[in-house]
Amino acid sequence: MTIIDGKLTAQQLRAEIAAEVAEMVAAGQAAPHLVAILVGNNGASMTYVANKEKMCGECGFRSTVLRMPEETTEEQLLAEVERLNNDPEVDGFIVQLPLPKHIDEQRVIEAISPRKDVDGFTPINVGAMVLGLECFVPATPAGILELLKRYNVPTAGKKCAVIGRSNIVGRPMSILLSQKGWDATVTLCHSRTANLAETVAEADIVIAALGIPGFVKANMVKEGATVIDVGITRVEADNARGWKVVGDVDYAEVAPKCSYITPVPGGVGPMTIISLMKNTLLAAKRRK
Ligand code: L34
Repeated sequence: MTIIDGKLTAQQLRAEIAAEVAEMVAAGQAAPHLVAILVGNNGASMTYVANKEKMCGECGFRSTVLRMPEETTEEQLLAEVERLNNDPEVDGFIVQLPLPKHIDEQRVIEAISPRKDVDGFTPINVGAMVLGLECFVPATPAGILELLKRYNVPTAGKKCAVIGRSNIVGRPMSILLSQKGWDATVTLCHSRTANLAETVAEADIVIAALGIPGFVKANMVKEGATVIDVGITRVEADNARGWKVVGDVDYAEVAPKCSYITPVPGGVGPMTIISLMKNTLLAAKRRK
């Protein structure tokens, strides 16, 4: 059993990105600039955005976090998006999700210029991704593919079960893995899937992205499977901060059966962040 170390892999990628940025800057170009809009006080979102801001610094990027209050109206947020769309100093920006309930997430996403949509969430980017065209690939699926590649996990002809059909992880993951170059046979499982346990049990690669702690048990996983855990639920814990992060996979039980498995934390999370950096670097390279 090999533990796929997302933290270490992200550090390696960071060094590659930082070296490229140093070259850009030495050539007289401005460092990539990422802006994150954070609306409200969701604790997890604040942590993720702080991690992104820190990683920007470590890559040599410029970064700005726009903190907006919980009561921000949809119109105010849309105005901020429009301002960033037109700001030549900004290469890419993200609107951290989830947004407060009174704001229509889809409407906000659709207002983002596809050229600056480094999350890859706009319909233009999603369409380009589905067609296999040049696009910004959403950070979490991109990070998972990078892990599979760097650990030489074979995907061609393999059966893959993706659990969860979210727009930001499960759905794009299923599409990407089925494309030429990855060549997996993918089943996208969700809350209405019949015989989910049987489907997962046949899979060579299991990607758990449903948001239910410990959902994937040892008896659901084939001996020798590769298991990628995208879950990041905060649960109460007996430690100084009072909580810990747990994945969708019952790690203690499942790990011994796997050829490869990602831990939580330190697996997919750091790769999500570094993939966002890669997209931002790409956006900066494309600027006129
Ligand atoms: N717009 N919203 C937008 N883009 C995204 O790409 C995200 N996502 C998801 C939530 N909303 C978003 C993230 O950034 C999830 N996500 C994310 C980013 C980083 C980490 C986890 C999720 C992360 O750093 N995980 C650490 C543990 C962090 C902790 O202590 O909570 C890990 O090692 O898994």
